[in-house]
Amino acid sequence: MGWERSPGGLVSAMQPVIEERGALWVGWDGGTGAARIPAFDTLSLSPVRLNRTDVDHYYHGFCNSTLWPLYHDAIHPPQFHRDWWRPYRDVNARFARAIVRRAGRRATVWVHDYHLQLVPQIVRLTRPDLRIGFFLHIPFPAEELFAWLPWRAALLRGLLGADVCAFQTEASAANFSRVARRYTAAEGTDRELEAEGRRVRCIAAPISVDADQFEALARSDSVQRRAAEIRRQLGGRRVLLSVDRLDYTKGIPTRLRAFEELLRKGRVSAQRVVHVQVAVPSREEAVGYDEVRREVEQTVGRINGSFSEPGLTPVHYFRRSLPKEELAAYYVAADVMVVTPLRDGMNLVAKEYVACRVNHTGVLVLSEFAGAARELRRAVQVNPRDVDAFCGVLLQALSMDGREAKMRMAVLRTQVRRHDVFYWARTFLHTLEE
Ligand code: GDG
Repeated sequence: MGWERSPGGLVSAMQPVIEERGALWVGWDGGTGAARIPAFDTLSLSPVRLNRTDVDHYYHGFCNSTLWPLYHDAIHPPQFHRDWWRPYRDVNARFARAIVRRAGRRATVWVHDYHLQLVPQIVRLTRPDLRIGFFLHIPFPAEELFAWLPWRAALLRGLLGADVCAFQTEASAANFSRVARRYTAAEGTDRELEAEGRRVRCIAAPISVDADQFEALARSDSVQRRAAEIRRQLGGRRVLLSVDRLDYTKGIPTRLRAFEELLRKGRVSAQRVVHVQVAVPSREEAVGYDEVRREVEQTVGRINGSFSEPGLTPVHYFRRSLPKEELAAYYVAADVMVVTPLRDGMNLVAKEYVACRVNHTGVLVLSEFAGAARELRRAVQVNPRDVDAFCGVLLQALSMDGREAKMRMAVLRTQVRRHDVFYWARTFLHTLEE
């Protein structure tokens, strides 16, 4: 059996950082059950195994059908099942044991994401010598939502085992700090708590991309050639592009409906504009994913059924993952990148597009509800639930004057290049090692 990279933002972000610094990665083996784990240059892998019940109750259940929707403002109703909580605790304890066994004296441990929120506390109990940092890749919700969680106090005590709890935005850091004060004995401010006699820092550390790598890809002859070919294949039309995991947080149906409205009103036509939607299959066993897939496919079918003309399909829908070079070629080919999640911790796709626009052309349309909106101020920002506003910004992006577009892109590029993924990792580790 071969090995492949797991899709999604966490791996995209961590791979270059680990290549730079070296690390032992303790993680789920993805159900491969392989006896031998391949060796990579700078990366040693230490697998944690999950059995079928763990995968159902811990991973598809508590992680992706309770925490994921709850932390994304309950866009899809979160499920609360007592049967899922114990497996969450057990799997977290198993990860903690794997860390404790392998970590050297006074090593730095960096725990990632909502799947492992109890790990900091468990590790701390047996190994007070370790420095423990935690990073949440998704939003930390407001108190009104977090309060729904029957296991809220236990989760917070788990996180408070870390020396540094880091989030994508200041708002998430403040939400966490507030609920920690409300539901545990912790005291302090939005940025610093005292819990069980220890100091816990709460910081915002917005994650980013390896900008140099995307830029080099975008400049390469093969990607430039492929981008030109894609534009020809799409009939020389203006290209709107979206790239997401097929997830209900990403707002794919909402976005398609805005495009549909423009077609219906005759504001754009299949002859002049094409929308390419790359939707990478993910989490197909968690609650809500079947539904969003059906909705996306019905909407694409309806739009293409109504507005296609011979040889000109208005929406190109790819439900598969593209090789990285091909993805970069689409970023280079796209006139307008439409990144409009209903809620998103950060959104790396927006930053990857900016990194690939080496000639400073192209327009980024960005949802106000992506963490990236805090930094990418010169994107054309929109509330994706406001369909009139959405139609307006699509037209604005399609007709933007070249000089204005270049000016905006130059500012966006400076932001992304200065605050790349290495900057993120340095900031986090610096705070942790202080
Ligand atoms: C979570 C948070 C946060 C996508 N399609 C293809 C492909 N991708 C890669 C992109 C990008 C990654 O997947 C997606 O990252 P995002 O950040 O957009 O979204 P999530 O997966 O939801 O990530 C998010 C992130 O963690 C990091 O903290 O930003 O808010 O939800 O890197 O390039 N890669 C390839 N082919 C594809 O078709 N090769």
